[in-house]
Amino acid sequence: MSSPDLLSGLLQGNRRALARTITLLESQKKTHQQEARVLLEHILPHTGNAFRIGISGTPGVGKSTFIETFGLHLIGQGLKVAVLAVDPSSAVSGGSILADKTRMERLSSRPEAFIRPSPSAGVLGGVALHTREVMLACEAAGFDVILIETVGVGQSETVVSRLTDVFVLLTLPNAGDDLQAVKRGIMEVVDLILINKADLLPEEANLTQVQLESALRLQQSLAKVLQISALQGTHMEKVWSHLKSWQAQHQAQILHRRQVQQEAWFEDHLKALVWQQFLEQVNPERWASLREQTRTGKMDPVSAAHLLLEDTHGEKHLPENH
Ligand SMILES: Nc1nc2c(ncn2[C@@H]2O[C@H](COP(=O)(O)OP(=O)(O)OP(=O)(O)O)[C@@H](O)[C@H]2O)c(=O)[nH]1
Ligand SMILES: [Mg+2]
Repeated sequence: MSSPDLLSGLLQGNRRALARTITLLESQKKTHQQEARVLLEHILPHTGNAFRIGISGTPGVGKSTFIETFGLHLIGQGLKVAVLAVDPSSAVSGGSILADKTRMERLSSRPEAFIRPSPSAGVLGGVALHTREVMLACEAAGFDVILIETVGVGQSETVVSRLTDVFVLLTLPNAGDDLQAVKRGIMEVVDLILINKADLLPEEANLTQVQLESALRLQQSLAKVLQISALQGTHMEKVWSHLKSWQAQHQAQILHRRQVQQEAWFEDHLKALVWQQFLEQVNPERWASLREQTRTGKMDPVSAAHLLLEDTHGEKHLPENH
């Protein structure tokens, strides 16, 4: 597929074109990266129209189950749903995502849904940067809602808040840790808390809701708390209508978040480019030798880092081949 064909296929929502675009965006090859950049430039004017929803929570809380049920609910409303997974911690993600695809079997078999695992940690600029590009490709392909799933550890919450309009936390009827986190004010980014598995422990779910609501009030947070059962599919419409009215009421805040995210994107990309340039210019033997010297205590790491950078810059100033 040539680039113009790829772009027009993508804009028509062709899945093969979307898959090919993502492969290109994630490619480590220099020639692909050039092509990807041009493509991204053409994609950008067609992005920004989706509702970007971040979903986080501890392992086993029911994120995948929720995404499947909620995703199917959205499809039932005539929407197209893309699911992206972010796992900033790891190379380990591969396996769990495969398992997830089988778990989200009903959703992944629908033509209105697209499920994309986390890219490998080795991609240029890391997982967050790539997830953003994949998200934009999905928007250009006409997806209306982007669900970005992460495991709830501090770092991934930050990653998700760098990408999404709204942040949803899934918790359990007896999850004291999340309550403590809200009480200590470290849940600043959360906009909606869903107490999942309310079918199992209805009384605890009620109590947790009261506790969470009062903790949020004390933190002057406007976040809302709802009870759901992802497994039984209860209250999916309530969740969606809450999110839609949240979106309508927070237009200015969403715009502001997106502006901050654009700036962070620029910075992240710049850092990635500088690092890539460094890797291309560095003398690997010199690097290995300095690493060995720091390991054995012959040189202190700070001086070694400065030395390597100076050497590398030195090489950059050598006459170029033009
Ligand atoms: N009873 C009940 N079980 C649920 C509910 N939601 C999820 N489960 C079960 O909880 C288990 C874990 O659900 P997952 O959706 O895989 O959880 P997850 O948060 O995606 O887990 P990780 O991907 O490992 O982080 C599964 O056995 C689900 O069937 C619910 O609302 N009620
Ligand atoms: Mg999961």
